[in-house]
Amino acid sequence: MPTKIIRSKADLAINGAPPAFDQPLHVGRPNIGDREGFLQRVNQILDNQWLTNNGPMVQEFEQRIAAHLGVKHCIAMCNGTIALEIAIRALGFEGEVIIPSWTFVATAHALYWQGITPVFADIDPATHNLDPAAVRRMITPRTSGIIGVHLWGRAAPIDELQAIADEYGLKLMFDAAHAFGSTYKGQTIGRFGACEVLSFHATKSFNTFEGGAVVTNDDELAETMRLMRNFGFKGYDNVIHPGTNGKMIEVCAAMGLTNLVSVDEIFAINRRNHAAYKQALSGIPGIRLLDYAPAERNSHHYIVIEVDDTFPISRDAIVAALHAENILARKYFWPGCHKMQPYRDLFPHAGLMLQNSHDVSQRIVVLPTGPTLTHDNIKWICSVIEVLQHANHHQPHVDEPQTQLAQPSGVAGAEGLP
Ligand code: T4K
Repeated sequence: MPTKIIRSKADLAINGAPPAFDQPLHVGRPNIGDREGFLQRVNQILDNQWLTNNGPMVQEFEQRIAAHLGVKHCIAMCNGTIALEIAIRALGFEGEVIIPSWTFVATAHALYWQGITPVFADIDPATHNLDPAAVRRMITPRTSGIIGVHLWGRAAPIDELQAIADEYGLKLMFDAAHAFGSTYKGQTIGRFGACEVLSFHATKSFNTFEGGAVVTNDDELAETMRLMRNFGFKGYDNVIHPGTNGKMIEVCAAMGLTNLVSVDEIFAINRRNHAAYKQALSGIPGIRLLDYAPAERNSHHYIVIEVDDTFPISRDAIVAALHAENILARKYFWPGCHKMQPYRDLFPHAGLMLQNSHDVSQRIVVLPTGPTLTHDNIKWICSVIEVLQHANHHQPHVDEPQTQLAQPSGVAGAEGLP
């Protein structure tokens, strides 16, 4: 519960008042299903004395996920990044691969780590997903493929990207780390492109502590990735393929099997939270809540707002004010992969083609959600933003955060203030 009432700027922690929450409100708080059910499964694992290496829990988990998504194969992995790396290698990507810069850096690193050059294409500012016209502009003779990202759980423009891939003879796969349970034109994500990669990281809508998977309808690709996930072993002592260790462990599969039971309930709570944010933010000029198409399924796991130039203080000042209240809002995925290393040094001029990605990266704030967040908390978070809206450039009280206030690490204190 908030510890104070906010009526004016003087009540804000950034102006010296105590913080609203004595415990931090996190973006990415893990969703945890039936604790007893999970612990029972853990006991079963200990009784089985089978902890990893394609154990019974992992096999059941793979079957359940494949059935849930309506795909033939689910190859469970230790995390989404290794799943991306294995999928990229199994597909035979080489040379250059086109991806958005506006994504978590793992999409780019999974390529670069394997000696492949990520080439960043711009996004559609309305959806934050790849703009097909921008993808076309980045194709060169060295391009071997495209990785679309379903950012915030909203499907990338799959048909358009597939058409480009077909026209140029490129391979297409998707980073579906945000899109577990989402749909595209009514069909569940998981079946598109050559394969799709899921993340079940703790901070994702559906988690296995750490974890990931590649899902595909391609039998041959699935078989190759199964080999690659386990050092290339086919039975005892028989290595028939180069490989790595990408295996999911039993306890992660147990968490996944447990959480799968609650996933619809959690998504419904997130949907209601999103609606509560929408209502509470609707009257605040300069703030736009990213909406999701009502006809498509989405976990509503990401509450993304954009702050436009008409808002009297900067995005960074809003984030600093929220952090001071113990609301740990994030600037995902600022500043964009092309401004992170090694890409910033490798492609110092990449930004010339990435105006929309840049603009979005300057505007974005991601707010907390999930089953532990009450609607009162949501109203309260929005009331901080509303009070900030009444700030103006002539009122240094808000515009110049008190220097004696400790800034939580990673918060851009006053750097963005006018
Ligand atoms: N592709 C995309 C598009 C992705 O978004 C990701 C991962 C991947 C690929 C790669 O998948 P994985 O290899 O991760 O499976 C987090 C996650 O670590 C990362 O999985 C995720 N995307 C990314 C969007 O977010 P950070 O650096 O923000 O994590 P961190 O430690 O700051 O945690 C986020 C917030 O969650 C914090 O406020 C604290 C809270 N938290 C976190 C953990 C781990 C908790 O309350 N409890 C916890 O257990 O990257």
